Amino acid sequence: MSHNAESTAFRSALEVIRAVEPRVADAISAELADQRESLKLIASENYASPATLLAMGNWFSDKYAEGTVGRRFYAGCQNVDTVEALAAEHARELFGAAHAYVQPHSGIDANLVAFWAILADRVESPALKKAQKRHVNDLTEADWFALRRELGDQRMLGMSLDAGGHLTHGFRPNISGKMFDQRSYGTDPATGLIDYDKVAEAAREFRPLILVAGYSAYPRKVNFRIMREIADSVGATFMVDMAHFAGLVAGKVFTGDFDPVPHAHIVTTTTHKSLRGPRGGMVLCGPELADQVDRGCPMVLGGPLPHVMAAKAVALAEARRPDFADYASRIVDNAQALADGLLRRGASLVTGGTDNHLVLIDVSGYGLTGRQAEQALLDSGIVTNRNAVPQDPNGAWYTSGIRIGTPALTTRGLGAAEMDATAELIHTVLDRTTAGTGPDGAASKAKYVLDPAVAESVGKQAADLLTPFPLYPEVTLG
Ligand code: DSN
Repeated sequence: MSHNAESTAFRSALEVIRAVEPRVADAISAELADQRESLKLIASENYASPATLLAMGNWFSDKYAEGTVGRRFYAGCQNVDTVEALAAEHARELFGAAHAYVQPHSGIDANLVAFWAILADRVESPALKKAQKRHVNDLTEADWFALRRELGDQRMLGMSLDAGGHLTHGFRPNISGKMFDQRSYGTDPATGLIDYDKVAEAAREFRPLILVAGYSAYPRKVNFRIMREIADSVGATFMVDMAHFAGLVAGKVFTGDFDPVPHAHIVTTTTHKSLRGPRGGMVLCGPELADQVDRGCPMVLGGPLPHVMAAKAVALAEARRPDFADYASRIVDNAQALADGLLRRGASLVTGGTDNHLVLIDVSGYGLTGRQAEQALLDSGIVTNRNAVPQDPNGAWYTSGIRIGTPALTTRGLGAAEMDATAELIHTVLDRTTAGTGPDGAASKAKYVLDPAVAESVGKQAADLLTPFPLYPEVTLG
């Protein structure tokens, strides 16, 4: 039995939890076992370090800390100040940003903070000024109507959902779709790439207050210098949501025109995807927007989570180490090896490949919907998620795509040879799965047929592939 610090820490924590509610301790242990056994290709997930995980499990969780460092609405925040200031300092240094706000609880929250900061900066609104001075609970219905009237018609131009944009960039399922009059730019139907001339044309016609770049399913780099020029040409504020590729920016894989920080007025991110930190969000900006950004709580955020800010400080310190740059470049090497392996076996990929951490397979060539493919892969021990492809005939629920990403498997240490083997497993499953029929015999977009022996064999090969790369090798639960 291992007695290293990590094993001791997690074992002791589980023992303490088990004494109160054993089912929670069991679920935590089971989660580690499940993660260890699955070939995780979800492009937005990763494995945070033991230090990052442990920084969250403590009494910082007990503190309220509304306000900012040195200006709190609660007493006794000196230690929260320490970790928030450290997280912000690491973020500024890592990304070369003038200001970092590390309180957002998620990417959606970070985007909301950014939207309100931009509105407050750009729109003359007495109602907004009043709202900022008061607690939200003290605003009357008339105040909210005034806010809506004064801010209601602002325009946002962002990437369309089926081209890989994110629903927080002005789409209806998210509040941003209700806050803004939104229009999207897509990708070129022939190449699948962003057509910057078309973006410029849409910006000229629509004249948005905010131009948003960033994606959750676009497998290519974005030229942020060109996007900033487009924003400037119409007087828009340029915002980049780098949630998916923040690790590639941190690791200096995306530099120059492809690094959003020098080009955008404001940059948002999550901290748990390719950046490999705790679940959470963050906003980076220049001095002009800093004051408005710092009003995120209580304007749109609940009280900050000091335990998560502590973990952000740890993860950002890790990302400043030289080995993180090596990790980031291996993420892209692996994604390209995976893409090449799939292409060689006849798969169709949106844009024909990748130059970031993700690959989008158009599974219609296999005669499947994304939903059928996702489930068949899951049956075979391969965890992915379905995703729309540009102009998807199957919509956002069934979809025609499977999104796969390499940040997690790269953290485990898998390399190019294992990516080729993974491509073989994915291709085998998709090739051997057929679309099923409903009870009435009609074609189904959800049902599928896969020989259980194939699923079992692929599952075994996936497990074998992972065996030399144990997850959290420093942690033995006993
Ligand atoms: N849910 C994240 C993703 O999977 O891309 C984005 O919000």
